[in-house]
Amino acid sequence: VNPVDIVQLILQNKSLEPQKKMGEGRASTNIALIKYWGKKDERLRIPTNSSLSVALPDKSTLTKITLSDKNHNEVILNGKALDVASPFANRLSIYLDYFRSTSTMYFKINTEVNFPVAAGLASSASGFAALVLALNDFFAWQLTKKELSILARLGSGSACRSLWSGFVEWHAGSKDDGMDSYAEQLDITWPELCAGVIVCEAKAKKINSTIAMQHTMSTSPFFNDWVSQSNKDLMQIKEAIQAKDFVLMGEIAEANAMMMHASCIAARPAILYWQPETLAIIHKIQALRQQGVPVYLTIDAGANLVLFFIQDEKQAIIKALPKAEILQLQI
Ligand code: 2P0
Repeated sequence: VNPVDIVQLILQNKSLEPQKKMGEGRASTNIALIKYWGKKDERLRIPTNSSLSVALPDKSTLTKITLSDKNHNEVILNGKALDVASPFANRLSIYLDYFRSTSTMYFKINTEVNFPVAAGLASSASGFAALVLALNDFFAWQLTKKELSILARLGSGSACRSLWSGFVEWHAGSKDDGMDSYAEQLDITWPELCAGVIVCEAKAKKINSTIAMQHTMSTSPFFNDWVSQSNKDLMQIKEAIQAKDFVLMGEIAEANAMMMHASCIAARPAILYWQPETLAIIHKIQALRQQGVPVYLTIDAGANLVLFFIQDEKQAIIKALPKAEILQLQI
């Protein structure tokens, strides 16, 4: 089974003729509390473990799609045309090939991202989710969210979680074709839950997630333990979220992120995403907790941190960590 087979399975007899001049889609990025790190199937992007994220509504991608009059796909990122050979344009182009009905049909993708791309804030998640929504609009497929989630997953794993607001769980699934590997929203409201982002490094990371997770899987002696612990963490964090037990949720999320990074550090050679400022902020957050401020952190495949706290602690967080950009979660 390859990605094209899955696309055909999902689209069935749906049209690959554009139904309007321009298709449009917007999706926010997400930050995982239980991380996706490792694949059972590389090409289909089926993960080794289920994961759970929170949408960051302030950080989103808006993508518009039209037909191109060139003989290649065109990608415009934040107003700038990308070289077709650039890694980002190339990755999009490989994905767009799944949806071209004739060999002479090419797309023009105009995408606006309102946060640092490739800096460990999961720009590929909102990027591929927005693209799938734009394709669904352009071709008027009217696919279900589950189907869109599977299509988004084929572009970038974490993108399958970016079609919803709030808490979202991505079921790893057990089928070889990945048709049961998709995300779903958790039915919960939690308006007091707040987040903050601390950007320690806004430039592209040295090693991308796809390669880094592959390397961790194949060389880190901690990898199997990472997978089994993540399965336990997922069960427990869902209970904590349902009970709105903020401290337990924070403890599990922070421990899960630390274990993902520990598995990377133990890879050979090591993958170390943290910068000195990352470490300084980890210590600051530990000190804040000792002073009685409940605040927890997570870190994706990069140097930046995302903090979680409850509304009542907002002033204390702003005072201690003035660099933090406070985000509205709208859960
Ligand atoms: C996550 N990350 O759960 C984890 C935590 C980064 C750290 O999903 O290879 O860019 O495209 O499926 O989705 C980043 O991985 O990887 C990621 P691919 P993706 O958010």
